[in-house]
Amino acid sequence: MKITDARVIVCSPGRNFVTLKITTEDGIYGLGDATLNGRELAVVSYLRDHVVPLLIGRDARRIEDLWQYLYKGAYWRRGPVTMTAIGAVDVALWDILGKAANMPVYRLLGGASREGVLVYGHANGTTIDETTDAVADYIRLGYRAVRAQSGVPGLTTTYGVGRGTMYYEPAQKGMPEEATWSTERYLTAVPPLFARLRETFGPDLHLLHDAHHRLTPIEAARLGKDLEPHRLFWLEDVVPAELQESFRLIRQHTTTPLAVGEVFGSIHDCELLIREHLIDYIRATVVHAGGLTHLRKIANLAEIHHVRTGCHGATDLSPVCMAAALHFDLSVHNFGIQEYMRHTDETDRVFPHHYRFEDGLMHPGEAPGLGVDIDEILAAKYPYERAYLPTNRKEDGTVHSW
Ligand code: CS2
Ligand code: MG
Repeated sequence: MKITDARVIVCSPGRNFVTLKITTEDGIYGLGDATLNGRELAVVSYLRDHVVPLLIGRDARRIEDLWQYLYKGAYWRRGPVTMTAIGAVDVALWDILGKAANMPVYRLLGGASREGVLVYGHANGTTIDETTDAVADYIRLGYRAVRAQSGVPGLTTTYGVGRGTMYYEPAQKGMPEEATWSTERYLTAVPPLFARLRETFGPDLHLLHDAHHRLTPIEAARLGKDLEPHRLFWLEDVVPAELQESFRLIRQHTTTPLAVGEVFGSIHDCELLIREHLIDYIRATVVHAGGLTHLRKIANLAEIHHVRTGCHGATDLSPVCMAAALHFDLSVHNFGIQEYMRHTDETDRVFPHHYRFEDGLMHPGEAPGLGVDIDEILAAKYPYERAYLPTNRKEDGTVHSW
């Protein structure tokens, strides 16, 4: 089954997406998400100028071999651009294999391990009252798990708040927005939010929160301890995770479950975290961690160490990624939860798909392959426009993680 064509499709139905489309001599094609929010064109060039010429003529069924060839053959290993490009090729090949076998990809991965995939949505508000109302809206939609992000008194903006309720897209066209941050104000604001949410919604609703890489280990330990009475499902990205060892300090002080990894590109970014049980959920995702082939290896390591999956699923991960993630989630044994930030209607029209949400769970559907497509004619009506994620500075002007 030789690859005869591979094209990179860039479009912007509501936000920028990069999609790789690989076609074989049999006319079967597969799709892979190659979107890297705020740095999309770097992956476009990596694929178009360096990877696509290597794909033509190769056997589309040799998925593992091609993964290793692209990973080891680049010499310069790892990094978000490389791993996103390899991930797009990998997912497109799994899509092709499923279509050739006339099977949904989850069956190729070992079949279903559960009836449906538990997902969480994103409730946000500028005040605790608004956020509480937003959580109630998500419960009414059927969600069993809700991430809550609320404004911080004294700060004009903060991560995860604003730009609508059902849809949160942080990237904006034009130059990067510059936000102002105060860890002290944030650490004061979060515990009362979850005290209110737990008091309002009772013990059964899964509540999650994303600290978005902004704390030091001891600050993260304090927040985790302060949140223990409210029994979160997880506290996410408490510290920038380049230094995996920093989680040892956090772990000593709190039993609040920890999730990390949406920015990870390979098993090497999380091997110590998993091996030393420093986290409870690994957030690595199909699009940025080398595709299904590599994500399975991360999940297998995690399974041995009691760590569950919690794949990233924000709006900047396209419906192609969401479809692939749901096939993975349905099959992987140590599944935890899947993030499901809904896309806009215009995005969904460009990427028709079979996955469905019902009663707090999702299912990838039974269509052969991933069960997602791209309407290239419609996509062409939404041209790319450079957009940036916000940047962040402390109140004294020091640059800080956004
Ligand atoms: C966030 C994302 O979904 C999450 O947990 O961390 O919204 C993240 O900010 C974006 O994916 C960045 O592009
Ligand atoms: Mg996050």
